[in-house]
Amino acid sequence: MAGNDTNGMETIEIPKEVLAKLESFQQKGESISQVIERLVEQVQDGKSSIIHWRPECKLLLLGPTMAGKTSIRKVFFENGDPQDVLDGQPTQHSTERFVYDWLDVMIEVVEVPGHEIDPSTFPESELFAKVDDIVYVLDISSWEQDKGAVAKDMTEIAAALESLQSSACVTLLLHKRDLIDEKDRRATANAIRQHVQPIFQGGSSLLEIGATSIHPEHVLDTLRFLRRILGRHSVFLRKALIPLAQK
Ligand SMILES: Nc1nc2c(ncn2[C@@H]2O[C@H](COP(=O)(O)OP(=O)(O)OP(=O)(O)O)[C@@H](O)[C@H]2O)c(=O)[nH]1
Ligand SMILES: [Mg+2]
Repeated sequence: MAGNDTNGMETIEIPKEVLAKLESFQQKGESISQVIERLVEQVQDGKSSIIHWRPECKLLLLGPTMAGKTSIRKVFFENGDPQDVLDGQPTQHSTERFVYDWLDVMIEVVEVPGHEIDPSTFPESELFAKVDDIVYVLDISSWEQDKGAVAKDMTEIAAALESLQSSACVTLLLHKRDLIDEKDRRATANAIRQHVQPIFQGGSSLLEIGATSIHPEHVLDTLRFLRRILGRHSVFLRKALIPLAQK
């Protein structure tokens, strides 16, 4: 949230993950705004590179088999051609890790193949350690068949986050929206929301829900939605550094 302090300077609220990163650069007696000014000066003098202190983010990609996890990762992070990706992805056999440079953020994506999911192991699983974002992909056209399994996964995800006292953001992608008509999509999305929201109520995680598809008709909206979700990790540059650098 932006505002003005008594000196007429603009003040901004810094997200807690960015604040933690800034604190790690803090030298004795330095305030956070002095840290920002020092880092900006170092970049301007060419003594430091933004690359060395960009925020990092761990994103866990989960969901039933064939829901579209690999497809979304390829289109969003690897600029895959949606039509080529739609033409088919091999199913994955084991958990894989990918590291992407995305804007100013280093994102580690941990993708768990659907058939490997055993939600009862989530609360003790290493997968959830230090996680910042969980993106859970489900196929909206098979909600009726999948809803029991999805609710179980969600319950175990919420339990894992609570036991770690994590406030990771959980994003539910109601994927393959191209497969159902608009009226059904709204009704199904409402039903899913009512099913899932209570599971996260009371916890400290933020729950975001969006209908997505990599079908050419919807792919841009999908990319915008994902960019908005992940963009909060790069607030450091957008909100803090750029206004200071322009002073
Ligand atoms: N109609 C439609 N099909 C899609 C969409 N996204 C992915 N698919 C197709 O859905 C199938 C499964 O996609 P994947 O990305 O392999 O699914 P996954 O979740 O990675 O599956 P696992 O690796 O088995 O866990 C593929 O044939 C994709 O082409 C979409 O937005 N619309
Ligand atoms: Mg896959």
